[in-house]
Amino acid sequence: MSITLTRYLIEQQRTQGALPAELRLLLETVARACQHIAISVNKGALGEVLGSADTENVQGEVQKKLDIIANEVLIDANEWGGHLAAMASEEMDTIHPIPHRYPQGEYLLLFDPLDGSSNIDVNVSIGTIFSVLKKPNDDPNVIEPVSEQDFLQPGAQQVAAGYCIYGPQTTLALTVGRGVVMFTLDREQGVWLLTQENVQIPADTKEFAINMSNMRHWDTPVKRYVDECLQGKEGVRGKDFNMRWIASMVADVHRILMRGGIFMYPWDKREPHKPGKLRLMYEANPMGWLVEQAGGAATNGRQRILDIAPTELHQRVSVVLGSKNEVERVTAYHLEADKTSV
Ligand code: P6P
Repeated sequence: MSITLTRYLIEQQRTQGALPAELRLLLETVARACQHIAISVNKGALGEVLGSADTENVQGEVQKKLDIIANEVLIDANEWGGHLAAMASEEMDTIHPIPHRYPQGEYLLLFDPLDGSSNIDVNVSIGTIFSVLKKPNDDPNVIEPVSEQDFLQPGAQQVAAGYCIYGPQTTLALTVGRGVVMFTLDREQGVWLLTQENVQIPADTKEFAINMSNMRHWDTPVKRYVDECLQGKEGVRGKDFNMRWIASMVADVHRILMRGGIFMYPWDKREPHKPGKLRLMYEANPMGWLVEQAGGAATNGRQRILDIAPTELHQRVSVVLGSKNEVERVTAYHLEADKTSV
C-alpha cells in the first residue's frame, strides 16, 4: 500500500508530534500548488506558457511567463487557508500580507516559484523552492501587522523546507526537521506517493557542480579546490572527478540528495559588491536545511548558511553545499586564505 503525502503528514502529526495541524495543512496546500504548476510546466509549447513575459522582477531579471504563472498559483493557493500571516517571493518586491478578508495564521511562506527559468524554453528540469518560518512574537492577544522584518530570521529558524522538481518525474522533497523524505507525483491518481525516506548524502564524492565559465573571476580558495579536482588521480586528491552544471539549482541539489556531490555558486569578481548570485531566504536557506537534514553541509565558504542573520529580504549569498567532507574542505580553504591575507 503506497503512502500518500496526506497520510504521511497526518502520521507525522499524530505519532511524532512533529507537525502542528496548521503546518500540515500549509504543506499540503503548497504540494497541491506544485501539482498545479506542474500541469502548466508540462504543457510547454502546447499551453502558451513559454517565453518571456516582457517584465522584470525585483532582481532586475526578465521574467518568463511561467515565473509569473507559478507565482500566482502559489499566492492564490495559500491566501485563504488561515495558516499564513504573509508570503514572500523572488518575483515580488515586497511581502504579500494575507488580505483582511481571510483569517490570519502564524506561519510565513517564502518561495522561489520557478527556479532555473533559463531552462524553461529548452525543456530542462526546473523547480519550485519553498521555506516556512513562524511569525515572531506570535501573541494571539497582540494583533500586529506583519512586516518584512518578521521574515528576517536565520535559516536555522525554519520549521519546514522543500522543493518540487519538474523533471522526467515530478518529485517533492521535504523536511520538517526529522530528515528528508521524497514523494513522486502519480499523475493517474493525482496524488503524491512516498518514494524515499531518510535521504542520506554520502560524505565523500567525485562529482562537483560549478559554472566553469566563471573560473577567471573566482577567489583563490575556489580556484584551489577546483584545480585539485581537475588534477584527478595524479593530483593531491588522488582520484578523478566528474563535473555537472545544470544551471537549475533545484536539479543540481536533487542530484546531490540522490547520489552526493558538491554544488558551488561562490562570490566572484564580476560584481564584487554582491556576496553571490543566489538568494539567502528562499534558495540557500531551504536548500541548506534539506542538505543538512540529509547529512550534508551548507556554508557560504566561511560560515554555516543557516546561521547567517539576514538584513534584507532579497539578499544574496555565496553557496557551497553537499557532501560534508567536500564542503568542509572548501570552507577550510577559505578560512586558511583569510588567515594568510590578514
Ligand atoms: P548561471 C537559476 O537562474 C539560478 O538562480 C540557479 O537555479 C542556478 O544554479 C544558477 O542561477 C545558474 O546561474 O550563472 O550558471 O546561469
